[in-house]
Amino acid sequence: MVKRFAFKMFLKPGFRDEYKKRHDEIWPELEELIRSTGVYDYSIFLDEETNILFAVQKQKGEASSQDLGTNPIVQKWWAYMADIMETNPDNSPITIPLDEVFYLD
Ligand code: RM4
Repeated sequence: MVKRFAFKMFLKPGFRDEYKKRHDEIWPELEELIRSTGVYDYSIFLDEETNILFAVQKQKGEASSQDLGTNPIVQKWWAYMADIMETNPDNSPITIPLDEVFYLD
């Protein structure tokens, strides 16, 4: 059963262009890992007023993109992104799951 998962992360102010550039150039191995985890239809939107990054994705399995922190590729990507995002001590992006309150298919 496909599950929809949404969450928010936090961008450091002024880094919209850099954030988008890095994601436009996402590492193929990271993209492949995310897809093979069963995550797809994954988008991230920025609210520049609050620097909140709103992410939503579908997942075929139990894992979301945020559950991949034991994988070295994700650890490297999170370390790479840490200079422009609000992170935990282990470089993982601060991630706040959100409740779905409406869905129209
Ligand atoms: C985000 C964050 C997420 C990752 C995506 C690709 O900035 O690092 O954890 O799944 O990039």
